[in-house]
Amino acid sequence: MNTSLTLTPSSSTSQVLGACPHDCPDTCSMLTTVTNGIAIKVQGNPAHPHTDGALCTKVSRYTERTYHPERILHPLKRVGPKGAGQFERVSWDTALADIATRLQAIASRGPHAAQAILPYSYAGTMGLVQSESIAARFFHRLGASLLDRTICASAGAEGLTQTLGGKVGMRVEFFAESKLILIWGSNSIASNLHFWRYANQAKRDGAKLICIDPRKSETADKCHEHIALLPGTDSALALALMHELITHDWLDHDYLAQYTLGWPQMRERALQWSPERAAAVCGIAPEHIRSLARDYGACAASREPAAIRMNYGLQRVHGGGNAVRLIASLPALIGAWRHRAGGMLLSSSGQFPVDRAALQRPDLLGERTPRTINMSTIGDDLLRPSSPAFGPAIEALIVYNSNPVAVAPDSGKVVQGFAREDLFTVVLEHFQTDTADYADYILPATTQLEHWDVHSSYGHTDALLNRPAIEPVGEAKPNTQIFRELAARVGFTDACFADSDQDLCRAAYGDAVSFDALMDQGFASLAVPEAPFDQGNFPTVSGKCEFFSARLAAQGMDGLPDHVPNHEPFNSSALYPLAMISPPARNFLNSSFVNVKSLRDIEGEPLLEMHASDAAQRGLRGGEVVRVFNDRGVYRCKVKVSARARPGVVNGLGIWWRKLGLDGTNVNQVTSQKLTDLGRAPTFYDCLVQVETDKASGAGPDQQFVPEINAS
Ligand SMILES: Nc1nc2c(c(=O)[nH]1)N[C@H]1C(S)=C(S)[C@@H](COP(=O)(O)OP(=O)(O)OC[C@H]3O[C@@H](n4cnc5c(=O)[nH]c(N)nc54)[C@H](O)[C@@H]3O)O[C@H]1N2
Ligand SMILES: Nc1nc2c(c(=O)[nH]1)N[C@H]1C(S)=C(S)[C@@H](COP(=O)(O)OP(=O)(O)OC[C@H]3O[C@@H](n4cnc5c(=O)[nH]c(N)nc54)[C@H](O)[C@@H]3O)O[C@H]1N2
Ligand SMILES: [Mo]
Repeated sequence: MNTSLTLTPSSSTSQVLGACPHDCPDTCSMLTTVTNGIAIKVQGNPAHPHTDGALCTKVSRYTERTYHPERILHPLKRVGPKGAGQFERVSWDTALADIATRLQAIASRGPHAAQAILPYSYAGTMGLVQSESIAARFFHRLGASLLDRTICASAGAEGLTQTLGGKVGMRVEFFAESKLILIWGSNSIASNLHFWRYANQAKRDGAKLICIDPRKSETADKCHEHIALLPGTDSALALALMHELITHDWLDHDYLAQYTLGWPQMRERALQWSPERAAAVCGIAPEHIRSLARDYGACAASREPAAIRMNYGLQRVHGGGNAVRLIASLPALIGAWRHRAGGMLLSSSGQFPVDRAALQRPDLLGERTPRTINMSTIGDDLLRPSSPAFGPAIEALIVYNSNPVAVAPDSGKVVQGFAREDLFTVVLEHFQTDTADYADYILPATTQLEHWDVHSSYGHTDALLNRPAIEPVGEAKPNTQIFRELAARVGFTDACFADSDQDLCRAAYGDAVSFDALMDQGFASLAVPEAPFDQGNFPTVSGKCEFFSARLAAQGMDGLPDHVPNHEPFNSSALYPLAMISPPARNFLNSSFVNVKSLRDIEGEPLLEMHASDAAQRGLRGGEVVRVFNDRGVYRCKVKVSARARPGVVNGLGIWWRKLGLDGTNVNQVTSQKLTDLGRAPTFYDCLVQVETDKASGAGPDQQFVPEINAS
């Protein structure tokens, strides 16, 4: 491809190679067209096979984000009460000097005093440089509390690691050749579009696609079958599948004998899970399980490749880690790993040789071992006083690449914490998010079009480079630069704070990935075998697929995976008789893009999908405002009577900005801070609620509202 690369604005038009920064498995290669220093268009790079020249709707609107009229263009200092969102413009000098003074005042109280300072960040950008490089060095050098970054994937990651040895799996492109694809806990069309392209290719070539998801998603519409189980019951389904494979002898005995660990015990446990027993737990018919087992087992008999595309949707419940262990075990039963188009994929990120120590420099901690705060319990932790068990109360919070007031569970508590008058909060952002409203200082950060970065992916195995296409907008600075300047202000003179962003891009992979290839074509493919586990070789201690985990057993836990019921199990006669899940909205990326009007217009407004029978029981009509509530709080939104919801389960789509909702709340007002079985992760989809007419709203049903017609 004839692409001219320029780093500085020129009077001509040029195309700059970059990478989509968002938290999505696809990690697309992007081409930005720049005319006279202005980015006029972003598009998918046709030379990158996975991107195939196409971006999703939201990222193709990336210039609307970059040049958004509400973009924060200079540092802001709070002038009103906490949370009121009133700020005045200040200079970088004023802001950085004051922030440095405040942080030093805390850190200088004693050897461990800096632990009262907490960084809070997640995946606003997935870039290895603009996420945890200079920022991590700064907080390590300071001795701040460490953050356990659990909010998305750590239950699944732990489940995978216990079973397969790491975040590894099939190469995504080979799904195109599979004969059976189970799309499990994933709305691929909404959140993994470039995988869907491969699945669709397989479908055209005669593969059968089965979707396992409580919601009849856009992806379920396009699959041959849909199994709408209750949230948090996937482990029961997987155990019964094993039961059927065993009782019909649809097994690859040779693969089990050579390449797995703990099969006799696993077999015994699975035999306790008849389809009838599991079906009662899952809220589905036993025949669904038998039919699924027949399809999966048929691939064992015919030696045709069966593949599972799991996504993180199914691990946001109490038993999320065990569910992932069980599902990741399935391919070994039928020897699916023998084929390059068989096996499973949840995340490929473990395949990337990222040198995190070089980027983050944990050695800067020296002898200090600060405490770790779990980001998923920030609601409780901000409200905790100093104590011997907890350590010092959190006094200062530096937020970057995240919007916790909108995305963290149990947001009533989160808001209470952020509203503390004695908490000093700094937020690095593009926009005045719900979190930024509570800041003492908002610092303007650059977007992906304005900075360097280097990326890994959790949905394919290509590393990507992002070059800046334009100069920073307004007074925005890259996160790295903000932390470099803050380091200088607090007097850190270590040489590592002088590393440039380009140095950091090189350091991320060292010699393990060709930097020349990244510079030339924007991506570099890792050398990953086509069928990595056809002869075992799992990155576990035993080198085998471990049904039984000696490490978990040594921690006093069950060495074998099992069904772990939800913290809040569904029960139609309970006080809160509906299970609420809150999966991603197609046109938002978590809470990002909610403020881009063209995308918000497509999503419309915050909605709760409900099955007609549940609506009828409550006398609810489509379009009316309802109260969604439990002991944690009340969330008001409109109800949509929809065949996408199964009886007993309501779907609150997307993480809306609270301030764009009906009364300044979103779905997380009712989610809980309880954690998963493995990985200390949140349980967003393990949440019981009741729903009733909102008498106070006075507004009757919206007659204009057209309930959705089921597509197939
Ligand atoms: N457009 C868009 N894309 C995104 C995101 C976004 O917000 N918008 N988010 C990104 C992020 S942060 C991530 S982590 C990734 C992956 O993010 P995921 O959250 O895994 O996203 P989905 O693939 O949409 O999968 C969620 C699916 O799981 C289903 N589900 C919920 N509970 C259960 C359950 O108990 N069992 C089963 N089997 N299914 C369940 C939901 O109904 C939904 O269809 O996607 C990324 N991609
Ligand atoms: N109810 C419910 N809650 C959920 C989920 C759910 O499914 N249901 N999903 C959970 C999951 S999977 C995840 S991953 C989390 C996501 O939680 P977050 O990682 O907090 O994701 P976002 O909401 O997208 O917020 C990212 C913020 O980073 C900012 N940002 C982007 N790039 C940069 C940059 O270069 N510099 C700086 N300083 N800022 C930047 C964006 O403007 C945005 O406001 O939410 C979780 N919360
Ligand atoms: Mo996520």
